[in-house]
Amino acid sequence: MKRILTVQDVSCVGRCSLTVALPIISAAGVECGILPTAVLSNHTQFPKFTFCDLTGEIEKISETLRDLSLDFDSIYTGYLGSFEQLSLVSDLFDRNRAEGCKIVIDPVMADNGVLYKGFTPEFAKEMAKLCSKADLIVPNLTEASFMLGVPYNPDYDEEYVKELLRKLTALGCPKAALTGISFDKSKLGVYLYDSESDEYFYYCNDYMPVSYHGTGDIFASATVGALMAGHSTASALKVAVDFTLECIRCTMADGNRRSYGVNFEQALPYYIERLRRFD
Ligand code: PXL
Repeated sequence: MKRILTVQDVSCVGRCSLTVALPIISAAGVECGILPTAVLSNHTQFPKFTFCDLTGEIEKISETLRDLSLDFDSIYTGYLGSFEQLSLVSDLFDRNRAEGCKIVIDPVMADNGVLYKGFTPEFAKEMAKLCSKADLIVPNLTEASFMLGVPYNPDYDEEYVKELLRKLTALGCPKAALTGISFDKSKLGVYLYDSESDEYFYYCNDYMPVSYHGTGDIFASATVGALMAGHSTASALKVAVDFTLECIRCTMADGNRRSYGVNFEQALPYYIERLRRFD
């Protein structure tokens, strides 16, 4: 059985970060170790939240896991809240990365052209440095633009996306996947570039005219779960696109929706079934 470590916050309510990564990766049949970086009452898009910083625990936990020879097939990072956390996670990659361990970074910090509360362009540049240690990064267009220091351009064409992907892999990670990419109003998907084979891959599914928080975390977690379940990167990204869409469909169909996150719980049986298809 594969074992991964995911490093991100616990937002007690709101279906994001660890509260989605743990169940999704577990559903893929993969042991999901967690390293919580902070405990929040809810994520920072709400008008109010509490925040208990666990930065001081990161090094101690990482050293102890290494001393106990607890190794991981993948380390997956999501929302990281400070420069200090970026530096500690960089050390953790060096300390806890065993032979063959795949590092996946979702550089969570922005969407729709704007940085989330508390983030700065300087932070994005530092996140870009961390990405040099990854095997795969999964930014959206906004995060990619901030990391590369280029203007956010929502009116992109395919050549522009390919150029951004080449610049992203030039940060030092062999594979980059841009999420939320659409060339046709009715479709939405992911564009991958593998700099080692110099190959591009695009996959899309139906676009839903809704916007729910937390779908990026769902997508990244589903990708990691599928990779660890034996899918190639392209195939894992397809699983993640299809599963995220299914989560959105379940949410849209819920007459008793309670205003945060997507109903990924109802889509977990679909995910488990979809993981059986390797194409
Ligand atoms: O879904 C990304 C995310 C994760 N964790 C926290 C957040 C956000 C997005 O705003 O605030 C604490």
